[in-house]
Amino acid sequence: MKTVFSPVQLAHDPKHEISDGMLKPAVEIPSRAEIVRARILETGFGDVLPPDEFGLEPIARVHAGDYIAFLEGFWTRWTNAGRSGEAFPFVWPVRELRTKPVPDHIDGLLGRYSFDAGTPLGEETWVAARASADTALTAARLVAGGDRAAFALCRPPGHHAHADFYGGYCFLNNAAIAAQYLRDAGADRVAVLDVDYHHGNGTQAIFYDRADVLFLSLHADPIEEFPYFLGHADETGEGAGEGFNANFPLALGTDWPAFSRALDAALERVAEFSPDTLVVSLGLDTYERDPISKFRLKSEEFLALGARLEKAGLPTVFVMEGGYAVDALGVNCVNVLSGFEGA
Ligand code: SP5
Ligand code: ZN
Repeated sequence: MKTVFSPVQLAHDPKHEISDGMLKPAVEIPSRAEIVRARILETGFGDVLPPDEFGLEPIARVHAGDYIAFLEGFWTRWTNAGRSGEAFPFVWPVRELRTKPVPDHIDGLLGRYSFDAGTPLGEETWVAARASADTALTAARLVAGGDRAAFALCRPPGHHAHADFYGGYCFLNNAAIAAQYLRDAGADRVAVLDVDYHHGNGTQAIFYDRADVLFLSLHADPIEEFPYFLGHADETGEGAGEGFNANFPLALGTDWPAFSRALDAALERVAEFSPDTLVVSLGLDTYERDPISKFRLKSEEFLALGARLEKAGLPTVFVMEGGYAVDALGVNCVNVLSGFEGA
């Protein structure tokens, strides 16, 4: 299978994040992508191609115009306000507070277009996020053109980003943009299966009222893990989308036997839906030594994950999401992909 990767994605190079009541070293860093790329090359897994440029149109099929304009204009507004370095929001329009009118001040805008304070936004974020979306789109185009599978080596990741707000290290929802692109390229039904440790709140919300895109997520129970406010089992879709959303919240400490039982249940739902294409939001933060997560998957078990995904028998677009044990990330990620290819 081909890998798509752009070095422009490395330009988003955050230094800090707000976590545990402190300014801590950022964990969603450029070396994550570099180590995966190095592992692909050193194992001879397959060709690594640069993405094509798709422009803003396929991004605007998923994200709101005012949100795209905010991301694009952020650095100018930030520096015009006399600020430098990376930005963090600190005030949000929750509950009785209003989202309209949109504030003029950059601190108000940051709150309006985000949902957490843990996601550094910097000078190069927009250019990197766009390259990340192009990476996912190029992999989707390969699969739409007949490749059995393709791997989008995306960063920054995407699955926490909603139509009009960022968070969870995510700015543009790469998997959602890829799924929408596949629909627009002729697929009648697309399933998005999210195996990142965290719930894919953004992807769920984007497709929540739609029957043409089935969203399924296996993740740490939000009652005790980020993103806390979405990802429960009773979220099954709304309106036309009722029955086309499925969450599998799992206990902290979940190991491969329990994870793979939930995976089987999710893939049963995928089979019933009978999609034309599968998009996998591939987080590797389910790994036992991930520094911010609490599942217990071992490196070899990622081979089994890939093999199980192959058994779905579908054209498959892999989109990289989280995974913060950088030293092991190349092995774990390529294990999923080679488990798929070897199955
Ligand atoms: C794409 C993705 O995986 N995003 C994850 C965002 C998680 N952000 C919250 C991190 C909180 C970390 N707390 C760690 C406690 C260990 N000291
Ligand atoms: Zn994650």
